[in-house]
Amino acid sequence: MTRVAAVLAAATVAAAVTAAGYVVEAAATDPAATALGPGQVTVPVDIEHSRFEPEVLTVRAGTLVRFEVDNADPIHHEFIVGPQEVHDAHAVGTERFHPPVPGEVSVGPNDTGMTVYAFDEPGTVEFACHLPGHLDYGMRGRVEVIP
Ligand SMILES: [Cu+2]
Repeated sequence: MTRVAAVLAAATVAAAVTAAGYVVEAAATDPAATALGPGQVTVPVDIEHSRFEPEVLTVRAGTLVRFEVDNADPIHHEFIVGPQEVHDAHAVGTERFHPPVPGEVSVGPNDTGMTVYAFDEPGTVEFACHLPGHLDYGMRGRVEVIP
């Protein structure tokens, strides 16, 4: 490669990075730009090292989300999404496994699970794993529901 070609190639890379950086910044400042829905959408949720990924999700009111939960850890986890009273009940409850109740699914080691939940009203809806110690460790996230 000639010296001129190398300089041009470097300039092209720099321009691409700048463009990508702008997209990321725009998405971070404008939730509506990346909001899902309305209607039915599927959201993959990965669990690794007792953390959810993504931890924050933005949907429009009127979105039915199918959460496909992939547990890469060698231990059990659960994905519980819903209003505060649901989390309060699970925090003191003794349910180890969850049947396919909307918004609640248990996921075994290196296994996958699925649950659906309808986000109808604007606001913040939290999700969490309520197995002992997991929430305190930080195994939680939230869905921001915008109009
Ligand atoms: Cu867990």
